[in-house]
Amino acid sequence: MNSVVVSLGSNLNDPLKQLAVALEYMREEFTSLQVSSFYLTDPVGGPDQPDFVNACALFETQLSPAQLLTKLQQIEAASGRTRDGRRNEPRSLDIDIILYADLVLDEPDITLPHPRFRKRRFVLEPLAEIGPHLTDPVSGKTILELLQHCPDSHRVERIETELSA
Ligand code: PH2
Ligand code: MG
Ligand code: MG
Repeated sequence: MNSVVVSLGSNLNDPLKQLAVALEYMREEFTSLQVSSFYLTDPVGGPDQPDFVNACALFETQLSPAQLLTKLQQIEAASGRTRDGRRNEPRSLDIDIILYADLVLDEPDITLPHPRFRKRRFVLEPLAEIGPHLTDPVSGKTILELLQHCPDSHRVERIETELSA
């Protein structure tokens, strides 16, 4: 089994519901699923767009990174996500692999760990709730250490909701 961390985000078509539905699928597909609180976050990069709801999940899987990516893209597609090819466009659901065991990989379709997660408070804050002592295999730093040194000052605000499991 491999421990995996993913980041979930949505800023279209009822974001809280999008995350709740995605997590239901994930609970069926993966074992030992742990989920952070949901957070309301300022959009980072891209065009002027609605605020996001973000969360992180930690689970175990036998799938390879490529198989996992396909599975996560199926869940994104089920949310009605369409891609017009622009980077950082608003989306009904985005699920990014942040960490896959202690794998370091740089391939056209998949870079592990996620190349930008160390600079994103909307990933580190939720992840610090469920995996504060996980380590980044590249820098050797823990999630808590990365969060303490994260220069990103965009808003990341915990939401009180019963939808986060
Ligand atoms: N995702 C992006 C770009 N910017 N900003 C926030 N707050 N949350 C996201 O999930 C997000 C983003 C690209 O996937
Ligand atoms: Mg993303
Ligand atoms: Mg993505």
